[in-house]
Amino acid sequence: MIVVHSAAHRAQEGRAELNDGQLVPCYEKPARAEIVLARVGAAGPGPVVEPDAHGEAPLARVHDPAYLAFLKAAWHEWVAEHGDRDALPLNWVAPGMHRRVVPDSIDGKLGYYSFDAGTPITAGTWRAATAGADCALTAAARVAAGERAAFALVRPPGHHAGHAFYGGYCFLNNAAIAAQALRDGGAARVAVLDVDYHHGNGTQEIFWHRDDVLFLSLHADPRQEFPYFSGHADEVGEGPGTGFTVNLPLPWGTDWTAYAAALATATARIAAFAPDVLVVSLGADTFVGDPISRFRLQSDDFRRMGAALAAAGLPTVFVLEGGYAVDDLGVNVVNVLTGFEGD
Ligand code: Q9C
Ligand code: ZN
Repeated sequence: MIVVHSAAHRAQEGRAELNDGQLVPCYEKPARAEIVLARVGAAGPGPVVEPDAHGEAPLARVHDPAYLAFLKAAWHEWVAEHGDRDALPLNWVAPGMHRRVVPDSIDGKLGYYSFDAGTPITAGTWRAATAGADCALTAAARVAAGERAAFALVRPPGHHAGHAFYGGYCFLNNAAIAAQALRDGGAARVAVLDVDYHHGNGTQEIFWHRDDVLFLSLHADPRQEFPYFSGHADEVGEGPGTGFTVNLPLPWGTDWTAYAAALATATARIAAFAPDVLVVSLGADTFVGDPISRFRLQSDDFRRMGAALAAAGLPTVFVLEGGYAVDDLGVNVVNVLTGFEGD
């Protein structure tokens, strides 16, 4: 399976995120991609190729151009105001307040365009995020051209980023950008299956009103887990999109047995939709050893997950999302890919 990767991911290296009441080193760090890349080399998938540059047009098919302009300029505006330290938001809109007017100040803009304080903007954020989107677009193009599957080995991740907001370590929604590019390239229907531990709220929001992109997510119940305000089972889409969003929230402690049952529900819905192509938001933070998550999948279970995804029989674009047990991340992610390929 072709692997698309750019070393430009290293440009995103936040110093700290706000977690459990303190600033802690970022969980979403360059070593994540490095260990997956090392495992890819050791365990089979490949070749590893550089992304092609796709420019900003495919990003603007999914994201608000004003949001993209904000993201591109945010670091420079922040440094001019506060100096060379990570840019983190501190204020958000509450009910009864108004967001008609985009603030002029960078602090106001950060709050306007974000939903958490765990996602630092740094000097290299735009460069790393756009390189990641290029990887996802390149992987999608390879699959559109006839490859059975491709893997975009990217960071920062993307599935929490929406039409005009960032958060949850995500800035550009790589999976959504790939799905939209596949549609624009001629696919009539695209399914996006999100197996990251956290709900893919950004992807859901982007395709909420649409019946041409089916979004399905298995994730920790938002009653218990981040992002808290998205991912309940009764969120099914709206208007023409009604029934084309499928949420399968699962409780803390979920192991492979319960997970596999939900995955079977998702793959049955995908089969009924009969998409031309499948995009998988591949987070491995469902692993038992993940430091910020509470599911109980074992490394071997990721192989089973890959086999279950292969059984859908669809051209498939894998896009890396979360997974923070860095030492095990390479094995777990590559197990999905080798499981998919039938070992
Ligand atoms: N105490 C992805 O996996 N903060 N994003 C969690 C835990 C946000 C995860 C705090 C986690 C975002 C792509
Ligand atoms: Zn996650």
